[in-house]
Amino acid sequence: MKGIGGFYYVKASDSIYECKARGIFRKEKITPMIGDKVNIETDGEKGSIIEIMPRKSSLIRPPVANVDTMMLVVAAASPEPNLFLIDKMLINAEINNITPVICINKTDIKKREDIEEIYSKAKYKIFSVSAERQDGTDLLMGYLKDKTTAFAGLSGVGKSSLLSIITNGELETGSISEKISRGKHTTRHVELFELESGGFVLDTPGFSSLEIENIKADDLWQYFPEMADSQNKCRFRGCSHINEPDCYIKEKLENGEMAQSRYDSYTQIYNKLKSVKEWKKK
Ligand SMILES: Nc1nc2c(ncn2[C@@H]2O[C@H](COP(=O)(O)OP(=O)(O)O)[C@@H](O)[C@H]2O)c(=O)[nH]1
Ligand SMILES: [Mg+2]
Ligand SMILES: [Zn+2]
Repeated sequence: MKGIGGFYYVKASDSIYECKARGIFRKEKITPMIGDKVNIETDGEKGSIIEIMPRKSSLIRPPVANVDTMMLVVAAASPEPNLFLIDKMLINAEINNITPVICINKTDIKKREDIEEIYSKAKYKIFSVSAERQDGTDLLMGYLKDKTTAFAGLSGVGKSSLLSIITNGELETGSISEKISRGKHTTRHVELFELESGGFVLDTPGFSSLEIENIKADDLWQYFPEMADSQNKCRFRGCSHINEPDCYIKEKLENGEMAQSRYDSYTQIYNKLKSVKEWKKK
């Protein structure tokens, strides 16, 4: 559930145990992560982690394992959504085997049918909510049931506000002490919060830049759900969907089935991945 100063707090069916990790993990250079499913040995309140189960997913920022869903929170306004960053975060989640979902918050200020349209064409699940008015938050909470969901997004989009509603104010206490101790809205340590309805949520620190790496440029299309049906539909095999004629994706773009902003993100990341590869070869 959380780790503080070399102790790991492990939730079992009956209680939470304060555990140390077995020495063997250090030798093998494995560190238990928040979200890990583990076996422990205990003779009371304390225990030790003796086994870490294989991870379904693992994030680096913040370090957390077995997240099912990334709830990418976007503000309808202030801060203004950055479509390129949204696209990179969606791809990054998919690369990490995490299902991304979009949550447009602050819809009390502004409606964002434009963003809804872009991402519904891309086949993402979208929630439009207002934490301020508690609008749409019930639907959002229903979706979180029995999943482990990381709330991500730029600082100021309303992650903490939403989590406070979702957890009945129990996460709010944490964010107030954060503000006092650090003087800003950053999240101090990673901790899973168990929902009454089942499932876990966690807040993640907002960050404003992200690079897509460790995938091949030619595999990038696989991380764009609206491009996933393109295989063997272009004139050329291995079509990059950029300059080739008779390209199925270019057709989709022309008849409005793929948003221009999504295509622009694709070409920008594609070119970047290609250039990094070329540079590494030298
Ligand atoms: N108008 C409006 N403001 C909101 C909404 N949700 C959050 N805010 C405000 O946006 C600011 C940042 O919210 P916070 O939850 O701290 O964002 P975080 O940095 O993503 O955790 C705060 O001043 C909130 O009161 C909303 O739905 N509507
Ligand atoms: Mg916050
Ligand atoms: Zn093509």
